Amino acid sequence: MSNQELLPLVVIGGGGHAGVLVDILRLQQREILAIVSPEDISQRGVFYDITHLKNDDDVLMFSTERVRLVNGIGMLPRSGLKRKLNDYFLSLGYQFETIVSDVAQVSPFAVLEQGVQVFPGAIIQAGTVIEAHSIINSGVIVEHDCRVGQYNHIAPRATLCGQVTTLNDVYIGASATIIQNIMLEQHSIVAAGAIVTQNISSGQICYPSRAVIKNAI
Ligand code: JB3
Repeated sequence: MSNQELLPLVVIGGGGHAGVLVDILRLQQREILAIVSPEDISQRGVFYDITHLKNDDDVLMFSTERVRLVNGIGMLPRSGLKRKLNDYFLSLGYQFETIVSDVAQVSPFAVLEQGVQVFPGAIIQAGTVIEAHSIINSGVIVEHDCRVGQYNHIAPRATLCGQVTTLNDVYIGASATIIQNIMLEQHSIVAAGAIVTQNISSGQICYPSRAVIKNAI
C-alpha cells in the first residue's frame, strides 16, 4: 500500500513508548497529525514539529474515516490505561493502526491483528498469530506457530519458542525465555530474565529461578 493510501495518524500518549513509535513512523514518512498527552512533551525531541493536544476529547475533531489512531501508551503489568483508552476510542468508531518497524522481520505467513506494534529488531516467524493491540517490543523473537493473545506486552529481547500460546493481558518481561509448547494463561506475568519451562495459570507470576552456584571442585 503506497503512503498516499495510508491515512494520517494521531498518537495517543507522549512518553517513551510513543517516542519509539513516532521514530518508526517518521522513518516510514507517515503523516502524524498530533500527539495527544496531558503532560508536556516538549522535552522529547522526537516529537518536534508535531501538534500537541492535551485532551483526549480533542481527538474528536478528527473524522473516524479520515484518521487512524496509534496507542502510544506502554503496557506494564496490571496497567489498564492502554486498554481503557482503546475501548473509549473504539466505541467512538476509531480504528487503530498496526505498526511494524522497517527493521523488524515479520514472516508473510504470520498474522498481525489491528493495533499490533512490532518494534525494531523483532522477529516473528511463519504460522504465528499476534492478536489485537499487543506490543512486540525491540529485539523480541516469536518463533513459528505461536499465538499471542490480545493486549500482551512482550518486553525487549524476550524469546517465545515454537508453538507457545498466551491468552489475553499477558506480560512477558525483558529477556525472558518461554520454551516450546508452553501456555501462559490470562493476566499471567513472566518477570524479566525468567526461563519458563511449564504452563502458567491465570494471574500467576513466574520469577527467575535463583542462580544456583556450586563449587566447581
Ligand atoms: O520498557 C520499555 C521498553 N518501555 C516501557 C513501556 C512499555 O511502558 C517504558 O519504559 C515505560 O515504562 C512505559 O512507556 P510509556 O507508557 O511511554 O510511559 P511514560 O513515559 O510514562 O508515558 C506515559 C504517557 O502517557 C505520558 O505521555 C502521559 O502523559 C500519557 N498519558 C497518561 N494518561 C495519557 C493519559 N495520554 C493520554 N492521551 N490520555 C491519558 O489518559
